[in-house]
Amino acid sequence: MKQRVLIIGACGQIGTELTLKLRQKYGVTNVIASDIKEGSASLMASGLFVKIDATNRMQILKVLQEYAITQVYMMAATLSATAERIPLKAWNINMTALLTVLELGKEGFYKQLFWPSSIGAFGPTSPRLKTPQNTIMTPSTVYGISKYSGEMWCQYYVNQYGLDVRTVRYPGIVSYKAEPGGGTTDYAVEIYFDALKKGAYTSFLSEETTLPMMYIDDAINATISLMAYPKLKEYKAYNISGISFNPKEIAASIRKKIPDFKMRYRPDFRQAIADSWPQSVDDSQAKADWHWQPQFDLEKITAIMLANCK
Ligand code: AKB
Repeated sequence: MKQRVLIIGACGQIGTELTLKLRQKYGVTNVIASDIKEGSASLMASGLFVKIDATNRMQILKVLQEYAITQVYMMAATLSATAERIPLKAWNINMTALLTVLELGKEGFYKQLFWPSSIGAFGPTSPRLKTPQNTIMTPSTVYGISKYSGEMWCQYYVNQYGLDVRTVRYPGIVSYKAEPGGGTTDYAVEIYFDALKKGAYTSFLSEETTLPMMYIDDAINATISLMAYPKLKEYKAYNISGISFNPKEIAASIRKKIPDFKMRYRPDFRQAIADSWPQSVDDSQAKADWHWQPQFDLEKITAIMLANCK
């Protein structure tokens, strides 16, 4: 099927690389990037960009109509650490952005929506190891509450209105083309930049804080293949697993290439967020339903990051 794609939040860490990949797949003129402000030079040079506030229905509707959009990726969100500083504003942005595109989908202005959830949808009473697809969900952060509620809303629009909505629960994402902003897993990107620039890094998470993580190419591949998968029986916010590591392990992996690399630990408020999240997730349903398979381990990630972080 010929797709005309709108990415809202195209200038963020995942949005940037998703846009570039979708432009390769569907052609530059069929993929419209949008965000509240402009992104990296390579993204801006890669095709059409429209300024959109993700909570503004009229701005989104105008682009949907003007470009006869079929597929929407709603990537705009306030991430976990920032959301704890501005709880009500973050809740408002995350939920208004989602409900606005869900309503527009229900009204028939496009056909298929991707909306990302996160490991943040789990909470301190969820099992922490190999966290199952369906389990106790008790998020203790504003971000997590918005992600879990968002999953419920997506399911409601699928069941009540027949909208085609697809979701994965992203783990922490490691990438170098666009900075992450305001997340608890951001340390796993900062560490590579600081290793090359300063030969040292001070981690805001303690050395044993293990979290599910993933290289960006795996995350983009999961997103695009889930959206392209022909038929799914029901809506699920799919667990997807890449690898799990902690700050001590990532530092050891960097030391194999930069032997003098120094690591210090100064945990801050983000430690409590990380402690409420899984250490690993069970993604057997994603593997069974749409053949998800990750490709990148920690050694591969470190080699790519150290070769590319400038
Ligand atoms: C965050 O740390 O807030 C995000 C996430 C895991 O959803 N990267």
